[in-house]
Amino acid sequence: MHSPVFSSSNLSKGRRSLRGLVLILAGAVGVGGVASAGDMIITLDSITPASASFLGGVSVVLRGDFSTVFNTGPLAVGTFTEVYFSPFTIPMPNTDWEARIVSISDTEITAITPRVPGPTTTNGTHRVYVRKFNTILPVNLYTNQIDFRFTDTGETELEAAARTLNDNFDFLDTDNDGALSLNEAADIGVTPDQFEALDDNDDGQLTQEELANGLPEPTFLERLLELLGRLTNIAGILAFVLSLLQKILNLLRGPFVVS
Ligand SMILES: [Ca+2]
Ligand SMILES: [Ca+2]
Repeated sequence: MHSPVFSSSNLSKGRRSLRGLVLILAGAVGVGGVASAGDMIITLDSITPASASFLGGVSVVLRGDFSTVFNTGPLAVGTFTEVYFSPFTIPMPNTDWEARIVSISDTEITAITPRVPGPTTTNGTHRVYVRKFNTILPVNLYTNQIDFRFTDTGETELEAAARTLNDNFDFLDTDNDGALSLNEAADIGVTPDQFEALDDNDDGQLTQEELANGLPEPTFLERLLELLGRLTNIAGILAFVLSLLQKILNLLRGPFVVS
């Protein structure tokens, strides 16, 4: 099993369109580095978790002060905030994997990790960064970059697709109709072939039942843990009922006030 990987980084330059933008990277998690572009500053304090499956779909929270750059001056017009993963120190066009942003505020960006190519091309660490893209002024800004590792879950592609869709069902069901269309599923990189394979009744919609059918069979250990969980629940309910009975008995036994 891969362990979360964070490592300190050194000085790194942006790409061609970022002439003059130098990223000064923090040496430790939680310290938060500073990237400066002229008088603008982006900070990125933390990212959790540090790993995700190859198929993506893991929720990642970026914390920092994003307000300074993201809501100030002419850049506020016609701009888009994007979260990318990259296998390269210097992000390059067409090799980055865009994550889906779920929510965004001045201090927090939540994004779902994107689908990335298979293990042979994704071993090792990758960088996550935020890009402020502007349609009027062609300016891209990056946060300081922190290492991020994709992990092999050992599932088949189809099982991983079902799990990822299932885990993010509410996020992905953007029209809230209780099913996922191909467009909604494609948001995290599920292919039309995979969609079709999961769509048992061929109606072009994936329900949670259909996704459950596509999930991998639970292992013996998982079954055991689930059983233990249920037993714990039963024990908890029994304890609650007993405590309730005790309270009722106490009430019955309690002092009666006679006026
Ligand atoms: Ca839907
Ligand atoms: Ca269906």
